[in-house]
Amino acid sequence: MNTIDEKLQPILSTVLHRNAGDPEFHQAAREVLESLGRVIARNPEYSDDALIERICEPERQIIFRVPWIDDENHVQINRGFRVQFNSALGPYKGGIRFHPSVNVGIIKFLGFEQTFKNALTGLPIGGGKGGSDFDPKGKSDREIMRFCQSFMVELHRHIGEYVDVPAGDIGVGAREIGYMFGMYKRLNNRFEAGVLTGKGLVYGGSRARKEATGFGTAFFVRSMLAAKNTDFEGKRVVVSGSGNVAIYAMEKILSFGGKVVACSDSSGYIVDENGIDLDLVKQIKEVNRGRISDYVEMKGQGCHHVKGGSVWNVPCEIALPCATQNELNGNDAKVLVENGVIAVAEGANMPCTPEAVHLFQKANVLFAPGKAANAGGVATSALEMQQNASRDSWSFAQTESRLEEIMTNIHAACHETSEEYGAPGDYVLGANIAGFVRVADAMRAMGVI
Ligand code: NDP
Ligand code: 2IT
Repeated sequence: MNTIDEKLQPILSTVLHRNAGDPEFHQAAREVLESLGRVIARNPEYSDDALIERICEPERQIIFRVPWIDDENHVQINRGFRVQFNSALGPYKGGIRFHPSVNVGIIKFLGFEQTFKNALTGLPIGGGKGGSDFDPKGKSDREIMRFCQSFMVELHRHIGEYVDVPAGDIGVGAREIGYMFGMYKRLNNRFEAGVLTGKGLVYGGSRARKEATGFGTAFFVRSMLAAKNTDFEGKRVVVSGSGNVAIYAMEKILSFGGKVVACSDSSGYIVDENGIDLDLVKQIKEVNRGRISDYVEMKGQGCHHVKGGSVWNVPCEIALPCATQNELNGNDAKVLVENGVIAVAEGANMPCTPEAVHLFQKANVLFAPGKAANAGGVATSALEMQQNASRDSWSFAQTESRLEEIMTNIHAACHETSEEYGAPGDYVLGANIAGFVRVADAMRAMGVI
C-alpha cells in the first residue's frame, strides 16, 4: 500500500476523527492525500494556511426530511442530502443519487471526488453531491414524481444557476430531473434552465449528455491504450452495471471494435459470447426498467445469467466497473490479473477498493481512476450550462467533439503530471495532483475563506 507523507498524516487523522463512521470518505481522502506528498515536497506553499485541511472539509452540508405519500396513501419519510464541498472554481456541481445505501458519508466522499474531477475538466465548476436513501425500485411513476417534488421543496432554497447545479447519478435520470426541474420552476417562478443538468432535450437539455459519461470513459481508455500503442480492436471487454454509464460505455466500445461479453446489475450478471446485444439491454433497462436477467429470456440461446456472483470472473482484456463504490475488491483484481486484463477504468465513482488498485498497479495493468475516466458526464453538464447561459443548443456532433477533446486533455494532463512527479503512467497520482493544483491555486488566490 502507498504511504502518507508525515506532514499529511495529522491532516488525515483529523479527517478520520471528524468524520467518524464515514468509511467511504476516509478511503477517498486517504487516496488523495497519498498523492499529495510529492506536491508539498516540491511546493511547500500548498500546505500553508491549512489549505489541505480546508480542502478536506465540506463548505456546507445539508440534511433534510423528505416526506411523501405512496400509492396506498401511506406517509413515507426519507432523508435528503446535499454536500456543497468546494466552490473555488465555480458553483457547486455534481449529481443526485437515489439509492437505499445513501448516507452522509457516501455523499461526502462523492462530493470530495467531484471537486477534483470537476477541476480536471478545466471548466468553471466547483464540487458537490446530493441524494437520498429513497429506493426507486418498484415505485410507480406517480410515486417517483411525488418524491422528486417533495425533495425539491426543500432543496430549491439551496441551489441555483450561480450557487449549486445538481444533475443525475444512480437512480436519477432524465425522468427525475424533469420532475425536480418542474417543481423548482414552480417554486421560484422563473425558468432558470442552468439550475439542473441532464434535462430533457425539449426544455434545455444538452445533446450527448445522456451518452457523455460512458462515451467519455471509452475515450479515456482509448487514449490509455494508444499511449501503449494498442487499441480496442477485437479485445474482450467486461462492464459492470447496466445503467446509464455502462450502456453508453458499451456503445462507444462497440464502435471502436471492442467485444463486450458481459454486464451486470445488482442481482447478477449475463454473459453473451456472441457479444452483448446492446439494443436489447437498452430495451430492458431504459424502456422496461427491468432486470438484466430478462436478457436471457428475451435473447434465447447463446447466453446465460449468473445470479449473484462476480462479473469479474468472466475473462477479459479490458474491465470497466460502472456500477457503484467498492464493487471490485482485491480477490476480483487477482482473478482479472490472472485472466490477463491489460486495462481497467473506473466508469463508476471509486468502484475499486484500495487493495484492488494496488494489485492492478503492481501488475502493470493500465488503471484509470474515476475522477479522470468518468469526468465526461460532468464536463458535458458544464457544456449544458454553457448552452443554457447563451440560450443556444448545439448539435450532437459538436457536443460530442467537445467531450472528446476534453477527455483527451484530461488523459494528457494526468499522464504528463504523473511523469512530472516521477511516477510515469500512474494515473491515480496524475489525476489527484492535476486536480488538486487547480483547486488549490484558486483557493490560495481567494485567501482564507
Ligand atoms: P444507474 O442508476 O443508471 O445504473 C446503476 C447500475 O449499477 C445499475 O445497473 C445498478 O443495478 C448497478 N448498481 C447500483 N448499485 C449497485 C450495488 N450496490 N451493487 C451492484 N450493482 C449496483 O447509475 P449510473 O450509471 O448513472 O451510475 C453508475 C456509476 O457511475 C455510479 O458510481 C455513479 O456515481 C457514476 N457516475 C455517473 C455519472 C452519470 O453521469 N450518470 C457520471 C460519473 C460517474 P440495479 O439496477 O440492480 O440497482
Ligand atoms: O459523478 C458524476 O460526475 C455525476 N454523477 C455527474 C455530475 C454532473 O453534474 O453531471
